[in-house]
Amino acid sequence: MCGIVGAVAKGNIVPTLLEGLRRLEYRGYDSAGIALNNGALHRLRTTGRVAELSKLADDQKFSGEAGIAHTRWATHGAPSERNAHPHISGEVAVVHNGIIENHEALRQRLQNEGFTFTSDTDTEVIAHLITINLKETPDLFEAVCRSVAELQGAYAIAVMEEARPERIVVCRNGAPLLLGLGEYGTYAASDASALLQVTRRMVYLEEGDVAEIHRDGYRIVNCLPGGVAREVARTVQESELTNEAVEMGPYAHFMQKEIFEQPGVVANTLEMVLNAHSISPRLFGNEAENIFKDTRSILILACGTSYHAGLVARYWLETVTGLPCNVEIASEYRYRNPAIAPHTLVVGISQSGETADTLAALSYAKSLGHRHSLGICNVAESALVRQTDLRFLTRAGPEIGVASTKAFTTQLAALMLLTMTLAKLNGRSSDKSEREMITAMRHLPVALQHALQVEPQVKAWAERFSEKKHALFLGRGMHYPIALEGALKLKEISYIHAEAYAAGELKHGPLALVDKDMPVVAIAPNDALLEKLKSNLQEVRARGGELYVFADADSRIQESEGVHVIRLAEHAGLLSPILHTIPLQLLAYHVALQKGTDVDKPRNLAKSVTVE
Ligand code: HGA
Repeated sequence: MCGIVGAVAKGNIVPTLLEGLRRLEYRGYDSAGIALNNGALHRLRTTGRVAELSKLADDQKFSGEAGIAHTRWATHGAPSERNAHPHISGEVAVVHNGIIENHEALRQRLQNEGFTFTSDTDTEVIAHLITINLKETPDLFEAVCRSVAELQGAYAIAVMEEARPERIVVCRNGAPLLLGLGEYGTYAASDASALLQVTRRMVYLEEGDVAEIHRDGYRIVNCLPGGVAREVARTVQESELTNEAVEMGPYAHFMQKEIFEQPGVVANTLEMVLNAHSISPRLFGNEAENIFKDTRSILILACGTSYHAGLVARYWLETVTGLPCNVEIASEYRYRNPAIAPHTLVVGISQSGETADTLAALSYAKSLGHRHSLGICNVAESALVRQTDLRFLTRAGPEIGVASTKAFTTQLAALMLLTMTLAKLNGRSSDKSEREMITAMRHLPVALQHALQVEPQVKAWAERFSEKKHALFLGRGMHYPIALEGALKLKEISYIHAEAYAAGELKHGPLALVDKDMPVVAIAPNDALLEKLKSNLQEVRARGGELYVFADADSRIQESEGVHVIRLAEHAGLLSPILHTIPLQLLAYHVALQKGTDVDKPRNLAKSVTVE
């Protein structure tokens, strides 16, 4: 998502704003801009990188004591200079992160009132609304409060008014924003990493907070829609981060934070389609439509958790698109002599985009004659993104915990978009099914939020697991890879030996291991395989195995002696694997806490596996 930086300080703040943007680059962006207020507004924008914006600022000897800056990741309107932020209306300049859902109605109204729009963004309505409100009240703070009361959606904004260069007004509602209190000025930014260059003293804004910052201080008023506006005090927190690190906020571990970020980051990843009526191949790059139309089969190359995402995608791709799909462990593929199917799209999946085996497997696939590749990755500047013809950037934000969580669920979100796009281009989906899936995706962040609510029950289970030496995970169909991922999480951070099996395989071997000391975790959504799975679970019970079942609300599995059941609130159809991942991550996390392991840095493991 976009990055916002604002500053009112003594001396030239341009280097601070630009360095702040540079530190927010990890979020991904397609254009950047800056505006200064020296009693007159001056603006620079570019579709290039922050380095290019810096060069422009240097060339133009840009200098001032108050300013706002922005990196944009387009949601409404193409990534062009005219759509880049800041947006200016009359005497007002605005930067914005998020989406204004009622922008069409507002735009219509504002046009009727005589405003001319110079961009295609939803953001521009905010600037015009503030201009209108400034006619009613001379106070920018009040004008911003009145304007945001009319906005629907999620946003963080920063606003300057030409006539009052000594202050900036910012607001947070559904997108992150914090203040930094420095020796020479006061700052605002999307995250602390942007401001560590000038201060460690941070004030995290809460939903509905509107703040006014000036060189020597700030004030915050909370104006949650429907609530009474009241001045509030927020704690000043001393950041203990190194400049490179990322904030952990109120969480005990990065992994915990990352688990709980999933509703937000999945929403970010799907942002481009959540407000759309249909899915465009351009999500994957300009050449995607031609390449996808030429695709007859898919080969996914990945390692670890990303490999599990690929395994889920195989079920989706073959069911929905009818295209054959093969998923290979990258470190195996790169050393074997695979048969080549023509017109194959090779998909590399890696959180960091630097996974050595995946990169090598992709190069190998190319050397074997595969013509087209797609990278699914969380890091915009990575080797994977540079190496592939097409790319999709997940919007998980930096993942610090070694055990991958939010990268996995955002990869799944990306792979579902791929599935739908290929289905559409292959004539395998109707407008109706496309609309239904977009609706289901729109609901996904809320469904994830509900899934997180099982945490207290999972925690109670975790106490029993912490004494065990082994655990077995079972799933069927598209939930079999989720069982694999659940077992991987548990072994990575709790060091309990965990194995996952397709439940139908139980009687072909692993049943021999089952006794009262072997907890068996089953993923039991209410799908076509539920009755088959229930028979497999009976086989476990009959051997004295203790069952821990994650079911849906309507899964028709009852608690009984030796059968413990946690129910997710709803059944999500094809998206169900994404929801069922959540309780398994929570289980691993709480078992690790019980065992006192180093959750974020488990022994022997590294984050971005850049060696073979
Ligand atoms: N909707 C605005 C801001 C986009 C954003 O926050 N992206 O992450 C735009 O499209 O300009």
